[in-house]
Amino acid sequence: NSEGKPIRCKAAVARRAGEALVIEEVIVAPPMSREVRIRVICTSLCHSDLTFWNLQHPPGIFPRILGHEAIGVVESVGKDITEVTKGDVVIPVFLPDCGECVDCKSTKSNQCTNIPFKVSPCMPRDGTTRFTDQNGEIIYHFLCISSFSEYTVIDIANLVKIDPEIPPNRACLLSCGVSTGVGAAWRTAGVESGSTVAIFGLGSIGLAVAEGARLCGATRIIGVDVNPEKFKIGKKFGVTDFVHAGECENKPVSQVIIEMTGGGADYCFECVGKTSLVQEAFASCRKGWGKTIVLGVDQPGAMLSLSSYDVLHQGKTLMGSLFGGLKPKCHVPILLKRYMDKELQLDEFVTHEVEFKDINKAFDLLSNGQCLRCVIWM
Ligand code: CXF
Ligand code: ZN
Repeated sequence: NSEGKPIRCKAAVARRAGEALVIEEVIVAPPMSREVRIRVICTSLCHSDLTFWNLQHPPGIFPRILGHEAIGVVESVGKDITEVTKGDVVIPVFLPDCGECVDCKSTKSNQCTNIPFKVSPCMPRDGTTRFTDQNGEIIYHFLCISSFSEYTVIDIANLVKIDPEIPPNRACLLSCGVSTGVGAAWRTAGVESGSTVAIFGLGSIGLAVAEGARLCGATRIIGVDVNPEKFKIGKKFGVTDFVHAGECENKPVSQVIIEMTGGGADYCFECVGKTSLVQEAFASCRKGWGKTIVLGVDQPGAMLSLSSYDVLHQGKTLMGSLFGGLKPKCHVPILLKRYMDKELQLDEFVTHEVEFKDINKAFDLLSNGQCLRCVIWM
């Protein structure tokens, strides 16, 4: 019985920016108050893992255990934990949901005030770490999850208890990327049936937006991508039209979309992480009621420039969204049920699966744009 004791296990440690992860033995401390130690069942690679892995130090932080899209089983719990017990199956979510503050109690927000979201390298409440290496040196956390380890310690605000019936290599997708995309259409935008949607970037997030828009009854879903191959996979998630960015006979993409839709899309989603594309998406949405939702994550410090004419006088809305506007503890189980009821598609997102020892293959695949989701089995 490991309860209350440190656990020695394998973790894939990011030691330097952009360099292959090193699988090494680490020591995972027992959970403190309001913390839970979990055994990771499987994890998948999200683009944000690559973004932070590639950040030179500073602002990059090393050594660090990356990974935040996962599913696990509770190994032991710290003081003051009643929500889960040993053996429960849980999905970690990078966005805290304390359940007690004004925001967590409101249906209008998913931005917790008690534990404000930060890309902190430490545990959210006491700012220390639970990982050390063989030499006793600290290893930093990532997004409060650090799932590229056989065991990890997570704050209860970052865990959702789920129905264990769902296959783990599907459930883990609801931990970040797919939830973010589906949620952005469903919760942030509030896509209505009959709507026209334009999605900039058909990676996993963009395809998840398409899936969410399809479930909300959108009738026209326009995919925009530099790679025309993406239309094929897009069709499986309800993409009805395709715009090949960069091949529009010198017309800006926004003009093509305005012409296709007779005035602009009702909802536009930026899913790449380029501020220039946010401008293009914003220009593509309809005056009067068009909404543009930004999901992509650009480099830290990237600035957005929009003309005041466009912003103030056309009645359009520009919205940001974290975790697709979803409240983790309430909405993740709903999405999970919709998968079990065969409404929400998750299977098509999993293009690759590898063993933990081959985690660097997953990094290669996603870096080269060769996969949607690569599931890593621990
Ligand atoms: C992202 C959201 C924006 C900040 C960095 C992390 N989340 C997950 O991939
Ligand atoms: Zn993510």
